[in-house]
Amino acid sequence: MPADLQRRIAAGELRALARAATLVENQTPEGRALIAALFAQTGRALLIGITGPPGVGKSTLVNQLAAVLRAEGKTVGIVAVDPSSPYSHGAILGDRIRMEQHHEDTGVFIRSMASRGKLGGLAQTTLEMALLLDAAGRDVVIVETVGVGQDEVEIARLADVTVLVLVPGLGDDVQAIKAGFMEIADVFAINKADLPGADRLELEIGGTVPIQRVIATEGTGVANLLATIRTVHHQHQGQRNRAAVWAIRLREMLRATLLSAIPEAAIEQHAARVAEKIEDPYAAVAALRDYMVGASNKKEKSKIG
Ligand SMILES: Nc1nc2c(ncn2[C@@H]2O[C@H](COP(=O)(O)OP(=O)(O)O)[C@@H](O)[C@H]2O)c(=O)[nH]1
Ligand SMILES: [Mg+2]
Repeated sequence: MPADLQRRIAAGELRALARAATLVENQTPEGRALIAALFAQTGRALLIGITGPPGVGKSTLVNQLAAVLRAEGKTVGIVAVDPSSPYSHGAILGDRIRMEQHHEDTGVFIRSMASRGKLGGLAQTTLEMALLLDAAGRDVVIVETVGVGQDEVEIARLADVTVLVLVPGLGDDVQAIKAGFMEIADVFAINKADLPGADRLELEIGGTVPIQRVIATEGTGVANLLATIRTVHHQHQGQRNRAAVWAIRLREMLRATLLSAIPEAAIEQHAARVAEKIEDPYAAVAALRDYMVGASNKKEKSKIG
């Protein structure tokens, strides 16, 4: 069955891709086996990260980028990561409805993922989803994330090119957002350039990375933004080596794998003991580390047996 699924994904079958995406999103062993089997086919897609605070127009922009890419005849995969807030259901639905423009177009495959509480797990799952879409032959994979927490910063780090979306009127927040993303933002998009304050925002951002003004609702500047993304990507390819990128990704996967071996309840129990000063934090970490050892022993045994 997985071999059959693998073949159908490689052939670009959308139903197979949708099934595989569910296996990956649910963090199943089958999903991981599939990624491993398809891994040789990855590395061809351009992976674009679109990040920024809620409401700046990321989804609208992703939608427009997809439209420009479709007009070029390129196939697109979109991974939308939403925060795990209980209020986010509307947002997910909103994304789905807004992106419905491409709903009947098999050249655009969209996956909305609910973010998980697990530390680091979301970044890994997002990378796996992007690899899946890459292996399925999507020319461009766009990952939309809300740039609020460490998880999101890690996700942005996984992309070939990361676009930080800002809008006029953010006030003092601009500096804080800039500080959080300085390391990973390759391009700044000033969206809602139809509103007053775009000049001022451009001054506040400064001239460290390319800045492109867009009006996502109208599609204005979106083709130029895509051209800038491609230019940056070409520049990167000369500088960044793939092993360095994989070192970042492997650390991320390692973190997620090790943490996933430890039951959340055990972490909470030890946290309570540390808080009560029954146990010191080093002893707690040592005790929790035993879960990881236990998990890898079990795997070794099953491999032998
Ligand atoms: N005035 C204006 N509004 C925009 C523009 N782009 C997006 N919006 C609006 O901003 C709101 C949030 O957009 P959305 O794409 O959901 O933002 P996200 O939360 O960053 O994904 C929506 O009401 C959009 O219609 C723009 O260029 N100009
Ligand atoms: Mg959105």
